Amino acid sequence: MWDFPLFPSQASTNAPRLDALMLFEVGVLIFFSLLIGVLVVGFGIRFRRGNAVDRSNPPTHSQSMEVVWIVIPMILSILMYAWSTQLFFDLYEAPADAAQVDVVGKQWMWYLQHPQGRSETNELHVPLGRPVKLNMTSQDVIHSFFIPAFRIKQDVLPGRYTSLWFQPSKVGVYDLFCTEYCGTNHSNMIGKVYVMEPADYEAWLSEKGVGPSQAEEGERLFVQHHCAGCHRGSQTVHAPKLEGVYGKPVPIQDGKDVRFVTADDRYIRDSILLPQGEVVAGYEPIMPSFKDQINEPDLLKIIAYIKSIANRETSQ
Ligand code: HEC
Ligand SMILES: [Cu+2]
Repeated sequence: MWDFPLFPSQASTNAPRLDALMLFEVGVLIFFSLLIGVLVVGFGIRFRRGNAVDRSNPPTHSQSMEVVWIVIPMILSILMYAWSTQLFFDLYEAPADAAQVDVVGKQWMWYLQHPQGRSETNELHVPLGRPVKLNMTSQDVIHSFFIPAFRIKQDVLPGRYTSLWFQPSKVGVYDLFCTEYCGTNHSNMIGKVYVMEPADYEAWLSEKGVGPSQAEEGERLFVQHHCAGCHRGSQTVHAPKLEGVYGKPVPIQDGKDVRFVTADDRYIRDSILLPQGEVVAGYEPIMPSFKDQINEPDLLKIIAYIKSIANRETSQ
């Protein structure tokens, strides 16, 4: 059979919505290009030199035509603006119940970490019908994460977390690309996304035995890097307890003032790598920087641990 796919398959809930907008915009484009093109050629032929047509009384302007060419394009562009803005928000605001998968790009591979503990490279396994949020960063240069079948793409930057989300709608295997030129082997920075039935996904997660979860791994690192020595109530060092910190506003000393910053992934990460940047009010800036000592996947594990104790009571 003749098989010439113009579009990758639509495998996420937002893919058909994005395609509909794209087709509408292309339709508008083709319609007006044809309309103008046909009129230009048509008038060119009709009013060409030597053709016997009535050239007396050329109209200087037509109010009704002006109204038409102002009002119709205005309605169309407002429609496209509203439609695409709505879609943009839906594409970039993950639902609150989305499962988070952490992603680290590095020359030239993708490392993906599931909260349940299993990690993978250049392969992403996800369950059908459940929203998944990707929390992404890079260990070296700028990469870009692209799954054409889901119609999502986002740059992955060193020193920052960016995110993407999708809800797979069709079981199958789909392509995953790095779509930002990132060095010699950029073209090899590719992988596969496996959308599985939820039961198969559960089985896949525990295939290699139920290991420690990402947060449990994070706790191990928290002890290993001596964070616990200061942060779990030390006799000699005055450091804040980290239970209940994640997601809350934290008072930061800013000269003589105090400002509040939400303790999100970015804040925790910067607290570990650039501790002098934001010092919690009431504490001395004695925390050492862990820059170049903890790699990106481990940072994400420590953040997952701090997140996992977000609802735990502090004893101070
Ligand atoms: C020498 C003691 C010490 C060590 C070791 C240490 N910290 Fe800290 N940490 C502090 C102090 C003191 C503060 C508060 C002052 C500031 O913000 O720098 C702090 C602040 C923080 C904050 C912000 C807390 C808040 O309430 O907003 C986080 C998060 C944090 N540390 C994580 C870590 C992690 C993770 C490690 C290990 C990789 C670590 N710390 C190692 C002393 C330490
Ligand atoms: Cu890349």
